[in-house]
Amino acid sequence: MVTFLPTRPGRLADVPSFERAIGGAESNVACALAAAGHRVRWVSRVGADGFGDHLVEAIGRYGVDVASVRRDPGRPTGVYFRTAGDRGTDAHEVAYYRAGSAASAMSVESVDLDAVRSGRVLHLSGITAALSQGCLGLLRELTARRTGRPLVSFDVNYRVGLWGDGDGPDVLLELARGADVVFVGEDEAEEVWGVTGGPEGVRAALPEPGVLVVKQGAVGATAFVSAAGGRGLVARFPAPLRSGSVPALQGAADSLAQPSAGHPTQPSASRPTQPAGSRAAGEAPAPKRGGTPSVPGGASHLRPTPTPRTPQPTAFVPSPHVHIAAATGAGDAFAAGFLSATLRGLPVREALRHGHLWAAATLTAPGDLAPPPSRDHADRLVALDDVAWE
Ligand code: KDG
Repeated sequence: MVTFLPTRPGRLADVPSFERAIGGAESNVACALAAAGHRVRWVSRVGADGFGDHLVEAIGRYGVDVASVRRDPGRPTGVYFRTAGDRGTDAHEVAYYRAGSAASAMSVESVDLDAVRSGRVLHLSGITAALSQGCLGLLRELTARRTGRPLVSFDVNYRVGLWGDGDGPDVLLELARGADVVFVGEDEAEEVWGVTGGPEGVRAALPEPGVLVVKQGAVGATAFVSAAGGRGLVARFPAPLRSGSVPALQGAADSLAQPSAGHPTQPSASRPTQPAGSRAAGEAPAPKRGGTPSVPGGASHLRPTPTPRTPQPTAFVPSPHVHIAAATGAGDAFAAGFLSATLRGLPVREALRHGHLWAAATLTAPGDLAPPPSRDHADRLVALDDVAWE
């Protein structure tokens, strides 16, 4: 989508001019990952109009493969306008002009499914499901559990303006249950599903995804990784992808300390270190409960454990404090940072830290999208450990 950013704070009715930029949840994720050096393809539809040209060119400049983006001569490119609160606050208005857009015509029949499924990770957003029955059918097809599919990442991205009083909550729950990695805000889960009880409450409502990341705004982010989820990640992202991890942090990041209910684990640099490579790709030990010895690293040691009465987080990482210029797009940046670290085989705690860093880059910029810190820079910031994270 083309995004129009206000040139000054205020009501939509009062802002005299807007600046053109690019937005759209999936393309934001794609651009951030490409900027960080990952090979990324964006599959979408835009109009055969100037805005469509702009999106294809601008997203392509980030290094995203746009060869599978179809141009639709009969439908316009979707656009949206948003306003800004006085100090980048979330109190903004959003005006969508996307009904009947080219993207809303996506469906199982109209996109190249082989292109969609060709990567190791397929990232989807709940926004797309709200655009049309065809888009919803496409997301249902892509989240259907079947062998050989890529790892499916799903950001719930509840947009009440798109769903109205419709069946958004049921649909988003169904789609999230079909995904392998799910991103959802704690407040979002309450808004869309009425889920309370913090991250554990969200996990209890959504036990299926192997990896569940609950974003808690300025507080932090909590990840739950099930044994099955860990195995799935290991199978897809084998150990060699661990390159680039920070040895000094490895022990702290790999030794996922066991929190007691309601007390998220804090990172600690004093934990015993493990040699880099001893645990593969995003894998995390099963949470220790009631004196159960922790499971040593290595995929073959992961054993399924009975579902705990109160789900225990695998890792919690507090948010760094930043001055927010605009919050829109920060969730996409978080997802991209988490996925980037996961693709590199970094442990889940580091993945959360990368998510926070990438989100910080977007939070401090006015647009929906900001290039993430370079890989080296991000690794150095992540290695600052507790100082930067509390
Ligand atoms: O997550 C950011 C997106 O919400 C924004 O870029 C626009 O995709 C968008 C939407 O539909 O709200």
